[in-house]
Amino acid sequence: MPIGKPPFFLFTIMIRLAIQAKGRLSEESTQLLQECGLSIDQSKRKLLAKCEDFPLEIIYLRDDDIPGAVSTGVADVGIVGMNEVVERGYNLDVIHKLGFGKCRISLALPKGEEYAGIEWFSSKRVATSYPVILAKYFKENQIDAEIHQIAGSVEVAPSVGMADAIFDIVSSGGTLISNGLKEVERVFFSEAVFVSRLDLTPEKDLIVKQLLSRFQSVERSRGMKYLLMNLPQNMVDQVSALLPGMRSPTILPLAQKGWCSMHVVVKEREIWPKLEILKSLGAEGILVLSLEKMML
Ligand code: PRT
Ligand code: ZN
Repeated sequence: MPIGKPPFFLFTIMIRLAIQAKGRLSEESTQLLQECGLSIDQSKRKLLAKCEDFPLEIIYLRDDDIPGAVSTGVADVGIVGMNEVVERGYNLDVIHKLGFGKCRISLALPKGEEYAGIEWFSSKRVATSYPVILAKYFKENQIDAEIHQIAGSVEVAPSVGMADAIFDIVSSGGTLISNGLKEVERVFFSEAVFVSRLDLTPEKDLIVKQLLSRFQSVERSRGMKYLLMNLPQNMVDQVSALLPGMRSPTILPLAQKGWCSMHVVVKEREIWPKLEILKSLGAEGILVLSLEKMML
């Protein structure tokens, strides 16, 4: 058989990854898989899709159902908000934080209310879709409040008289403001996480580790640039101290004597502040290139 990508049907063992079908995490989850070089046929999107060149199958679910699906073995791994993992209470292995879908779950009340501290909530009615996280918080703070679980549109509960306050996800804060509410306690901070079931076989565990390593190499390259410049040979030590790179910069001789080319991986935000110093040290022809992946 010629060497190349094995077609997916030749993989005898596969893992199944649950991602959100539609919603705030679905686009970034799909994009992460694409950046990892995993080609998934999106054209005829069904509940299940196979990856062509990696032993991976994708199952598209509602975010609420992902922790349960992973813990019961319907899927082996999943990408889901940490808020859902904690709220659902299943025993899962949280392998890695993915850095997107960041939000917080906060207590908020009508903006006209005077608020002096958490005691305000004693005997109050609080509407939420996250009763487990809220009950734990109130218990820790010895607050005896009434928790009303509602499935959606939590932010309108105070204005229709269903509750005195809410406990809901906040990102920019715009939804609270447009509903006449103010955020008073930030209780839980969340982001998308990569989770797995606890009883993975060693063969599946190996595939999960390979997938995790791809996620990490994509993450490492985010915000990083590949910098190239020509430099007088006698400035190499000073510039290396300024831009140490991963291990150390690569130095290649130029045809012109006394000059070299320096290549180094740097954080993008570090480039502008160091540009003037580089020029003063004699750097010329500075090129900034984008970096796709860092495999280590
Ligand atoms: O259909 P499905 O059940 O899969 O999706 P869903 O509608 O239940 O969830 P979805 O897609 O809204 O959110 C999925 C996950 O994204 C959540 O579980 C969080 O982990 C994460 N996330 C990040 C958010 C937000 N940011 C967010 N801003 N989830 C919800 N919101 C909502 C929030 O409920 C509120 O209505 O956005 C509003 C607040 O946003 P701001 O920017 O106005 O503060
Ligand atoms: Zn949901």
